[in-house]
Amino acid sequence: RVAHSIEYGGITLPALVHSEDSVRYAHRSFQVQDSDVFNITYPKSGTTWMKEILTLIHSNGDPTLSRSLPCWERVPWIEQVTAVKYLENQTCPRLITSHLPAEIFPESFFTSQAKAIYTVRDPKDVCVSLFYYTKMASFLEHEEDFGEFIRKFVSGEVLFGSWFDHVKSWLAYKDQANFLLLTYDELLKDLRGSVLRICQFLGKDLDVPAVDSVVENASFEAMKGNKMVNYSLVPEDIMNQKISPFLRKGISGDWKNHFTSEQSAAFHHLYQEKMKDVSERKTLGA
Ligand code: PPS
Repeated sequence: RVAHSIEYGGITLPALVHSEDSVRYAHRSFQVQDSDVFNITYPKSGTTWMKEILTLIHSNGDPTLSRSLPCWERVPWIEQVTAVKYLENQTCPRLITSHLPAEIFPESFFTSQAKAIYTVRDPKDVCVSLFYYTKMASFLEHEEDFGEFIRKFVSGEVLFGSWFDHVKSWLAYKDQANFLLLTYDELLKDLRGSVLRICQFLGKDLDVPAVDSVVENASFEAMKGNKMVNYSLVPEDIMNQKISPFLRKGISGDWKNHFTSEQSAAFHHLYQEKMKDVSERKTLGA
């Protein structure tokens, strides 16, 4: 299998949907508008989930849009080659996704009033989710040995670089009024409460039936059944869901089924070391 990638700002991105020009455009030229809403994540941390939640909140709970337009068109990635095309059709506010670390995020964001939601997931669960994703996605290099994959993951030899660097780059903005930090686990524990927090952050006042509809349509089961968000529109030679579905398990703590006790102890140790200056480290994972 061929696994082409490009490099920008010290990180590696899959060449299937990125070019050096597309990432440079996102970083240097993209003009952020004050009304923009950004969905920022390290891969496999809840990106698609947040795309669905934001679409549904934006539509006041009406699932028509989320069931009729692929999620990558309605909340497109700013760094991908298709960004300009998809953003042209966006109504205000624009809902935009990004996996970029803060250092190469659109520069104009940092002087704007645009809002950003950063979703963090326990890195051990991210590592497991990414392991299966590299297995099913033909455009990514797969490592058969999970122990070796953990090594690559912690040293940042994976798409979008090191989880630790990514998370730390964004946590620097956590106290800003236009920035909301959420965790995958809190979405899982209390989706309704999280939806309400997001609505408040965005200044969206949804009535109870609308909130009910967001929660219902953004559930793992509903998303699995929605072809506009379950990635079944992607051809099998690019994503083979028979090997592993895109919406795979949708749980917290699957790492316990994959890490040996030695691997988890070593990860914990490394996590403490790399995150020692981060006050949120206990709630973010490991
Ligand atoms: S990507 O490729 O970066 O866009 O992937 P991303 O969407 O960030 O992450 C995919 C994982 O998120 C899980 N997911 C969900 N979990 C619970 N509830 C809902 N509604 C939901 N939607 C997506 C998805 O199952 C992947 O995690 P794993 O652990 O592999 O199941």
